[in-house]
Amino acid sequence: MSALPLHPRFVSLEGGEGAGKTTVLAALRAALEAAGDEAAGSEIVVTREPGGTPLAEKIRALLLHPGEEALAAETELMLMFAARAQHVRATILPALERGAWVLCDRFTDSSYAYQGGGRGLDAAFIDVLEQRVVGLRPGLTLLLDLDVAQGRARIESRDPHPDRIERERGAFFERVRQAFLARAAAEPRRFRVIDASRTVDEVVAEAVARLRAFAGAA
Ligand code: T5A
Repeated sequence: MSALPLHPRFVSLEGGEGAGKTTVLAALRAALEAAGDEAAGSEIVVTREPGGTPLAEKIRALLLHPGEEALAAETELMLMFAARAQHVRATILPALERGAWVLCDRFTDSSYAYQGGGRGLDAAFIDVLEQRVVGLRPGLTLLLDLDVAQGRARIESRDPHPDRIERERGAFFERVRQAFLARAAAEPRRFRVIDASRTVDEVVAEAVARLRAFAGAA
């Protein structure tokens, strides 16, 4: 497969459950706003996956709260990519074409980690979907790496009602974590791995510094 283009204004946050992506995203937006027009341009779009458009948010609800029927791994994968196809075309590409920055809470790396690493689906199949359905990668991916038990403890203290994926076993999330780390090792130009076990302030400070360095170099 040919390499996909890395977009210089497209930034994703990745990591396991409770790694702190949502917390960090707010700080990244503030950092870009503070940088002003010179480095940041005038518009910053913050979005998430699965989701990011009204239709893709409906698919997210199906994925996380499908009801009684067990979701096959392949169904899960295709729904993730159905949501992503819509998100890329309706939100991400139009924003990038306007010159906006796009900050995205999870993107295709999550499919490689959760459906590939976690569920054991063939990475080559995910690669075909990425090539055909997505067609681009972020220029910068910040991977918040955290011990699985620590991440789960954070989630449990925040919300006692886990969604369908949060109810998976520890071994599933260990495979997800290793899959993320393997992707980061394979693509050092795009990924920055951040130790997310530290305090919020420390994690945010490193993430903002990584984004500033990337934006400054763009
Ligand atoms: N998925 C997604 C796939 O399987 N395949 C895919 O292709 C895609 C795109 C999405 C689910 O879908 C799966 C992955 C997910 O299971 P989600 O609700 O978006 O569901 O799940 P998460 O992305 O995991 O979001 P969470 O909100 O659960 O985790 P975050 O955003 O990483 O963490 P955050 O910032 O909300 O923080 C969690 C708690 O920890 C605290 C926060 O205050 C909060 O209470 N916290 C810290 N505490 C101490 N120290 C720190 N450094 C802290 N940082 C945050």
